[in-house]
Amino acid sequence: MKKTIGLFTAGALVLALSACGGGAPAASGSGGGAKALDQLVVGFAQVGAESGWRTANTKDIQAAFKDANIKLQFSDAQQKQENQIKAIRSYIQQKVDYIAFSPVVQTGWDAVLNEAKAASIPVILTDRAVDSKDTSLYKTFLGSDFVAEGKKAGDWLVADSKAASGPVNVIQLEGTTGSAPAIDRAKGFADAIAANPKIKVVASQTGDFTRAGGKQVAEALLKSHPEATVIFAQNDDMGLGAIESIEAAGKVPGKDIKIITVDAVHDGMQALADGKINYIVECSPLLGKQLIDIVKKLNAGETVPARIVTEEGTFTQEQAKAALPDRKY
Ligand code: GYE
Repeated sequence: MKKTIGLFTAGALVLALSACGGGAPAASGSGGGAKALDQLVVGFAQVGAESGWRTANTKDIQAAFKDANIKLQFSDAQQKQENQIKAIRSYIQQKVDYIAFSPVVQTGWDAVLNEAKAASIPVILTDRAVDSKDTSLYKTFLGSDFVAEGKKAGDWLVADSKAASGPVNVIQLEGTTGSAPAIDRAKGFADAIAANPKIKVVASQTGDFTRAGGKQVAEALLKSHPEATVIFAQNDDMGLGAIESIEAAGKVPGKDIKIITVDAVHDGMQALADGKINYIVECSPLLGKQLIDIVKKLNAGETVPARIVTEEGTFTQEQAKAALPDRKY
């Protein structure tokens, strides 16, 4: 009798552990039944490869899935919503266990997300949000607070401009039009600089989060707005492109034109340490492990918070010099 109980207990333990450690598929539990991790398939629809941030994000996600021994189907939408929708539809057809994606723009997802819901495939938003009113269309949104990032950028400029005698004219290089980070960073920045009436955004245009876009837009806007002394680039890559345009115009980035960016990827941090960028607001691309945690929890039938915010800081030039040797991306 004792032996039977012992075996039963051990069996129950195996079932409980299988949710987080591989092994045989477990019996059905709440939330549709836990599967062994090596039996799970997750479809991930990535935005593209537009920036250093995105490359680091893709690498981190792929590595985390490999470490966790969970199968990942990965697609790159080349910054096009229609490609992302196609990828999500193909994951639904393949009957993957979970769909994760980073929506290139905020709007236009309800139809395809309803299709995933009808197929009972839970959706996890990573990095960027959708503006859907129906929050039952996804389990959680894991990523940064972009409004807070824009605000940190604006707060630095307000502090830096305290001693300015005349106006402080800013050129804003926006990210992808309609994307959550472009909308929210612009809002946070505008809210913060409202504290100082001397600071004004004199021109604002999209550079699509790319280095080439930032370079081209900065070149044109610096010509049409010679009164500008500050560039707020909504990511490092556009700031790095702007540096090229400033130097080509015979001016000194970081001095004649101050530059504030968001991300803190390696090349951005190097330019900050070199004095060509003045301030960087961090946005962490390292979302892989947290995504795996969410998948494991959902697989075990647990609930996850509707919003999981990534913690991040800011860097001055001195802080960049100190942090660079240990940066992972
Ligand atoms: O800041 C930018 C990338 O969505 C947070 O997308 C991400 C942004 C990031 O292209 O570099």
